[in-house]
Amino acid sequence: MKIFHNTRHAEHAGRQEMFRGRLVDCHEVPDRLRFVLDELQRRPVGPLLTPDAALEVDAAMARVHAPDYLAFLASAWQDWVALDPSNAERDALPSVWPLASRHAFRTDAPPHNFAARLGQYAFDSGTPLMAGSWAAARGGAACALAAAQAVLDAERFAMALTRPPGHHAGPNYMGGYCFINNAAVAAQALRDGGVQRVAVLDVDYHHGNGTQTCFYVRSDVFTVSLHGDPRTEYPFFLGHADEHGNGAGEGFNLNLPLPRGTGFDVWWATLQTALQAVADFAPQALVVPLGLDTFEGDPISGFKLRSADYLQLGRALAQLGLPTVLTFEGGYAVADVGVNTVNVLEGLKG
Ligand code: SP5
Ligand code: ZN
Repeated sequence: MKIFHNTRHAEHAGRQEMFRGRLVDCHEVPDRLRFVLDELQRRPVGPLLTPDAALEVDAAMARVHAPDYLAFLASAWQDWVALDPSNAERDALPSVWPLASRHAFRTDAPPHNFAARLGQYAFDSGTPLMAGSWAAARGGAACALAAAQAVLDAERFAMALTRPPGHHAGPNYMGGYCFINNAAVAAQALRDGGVQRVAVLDVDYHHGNGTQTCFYVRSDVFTVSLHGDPRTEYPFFLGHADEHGNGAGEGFNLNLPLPRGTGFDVWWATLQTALQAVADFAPQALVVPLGLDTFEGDPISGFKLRSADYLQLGRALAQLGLPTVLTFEGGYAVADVGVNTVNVLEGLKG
């Protein structure tokens, strides 16, 4: 199994996120990957690689994200500081939003003011953006692309150590600690590399709203997500069981929401439903947005998986018998995220 390391991830290090009217310390911190890398040293499951510098990551991101959104991200930090030089000391967070067009705010007259543009492209105020965010997000996308390329080159498993995570980022928006949808980049790269049908099985605690949206009207990428019920859990506005896809994509999205507090037995039974749906789709490759925030010790989530359960998850994913790309998503019990991640990878290898 090849493992691709994003050497620039630590340049993205948010200080605080807005939560219920105050700024709280960020959960999505560089230490998360340090614990994964430490555990990989203790239990090596494959070579740790950095993506080839010649990789066409900008083209791969443009297959998933809108050009204006990518341009926004690329200059966001410079624009934030230009808004007010003292902003250099603070992470950028949005504070004004256009809501949706049905609320009569205009989307045909994009604002020049950066605070407004940040609100235009971000759906929450929990995703701080700083000087190194773009380089880190782009480096993560390069890992996802390299992992897809490895699988196209006949590797059975490839893991992309993507930080920041990606599954909440949509075609033209950031949020949920995510900027570039790494799983969507990998899935699209597999399609562009000649794989006819790709399944995405998202096991993060939170619904993979960005990935669902990227492929919602398509039948060539089947998206499945197992997550906390959006009636009570983030990201709230997507992830319900009645979202099946639209148009040509009708029937090619499956959401399996579960109540906060769900333990391994019910989660495992629901995973079998997801695995059966993936098998019925008969894909030629699989992408797994791997969130470890289903762990019982996670500070912001509500499922009750234990560390040993992640070995089982890895084994179950391997039993699909598919070439598989994994992206690193959530998981905020920092001291346990390394063990839990490597347990999945060890289970996969069998
Ligand atoms: C990739 C991923 O897992 N993103 C999750 C984003 C969740 N954002 C909202 C979380 C709010 C948690 N607030 C915790 C406050 C603790 N005092
Ligand atoms: Zn999550």
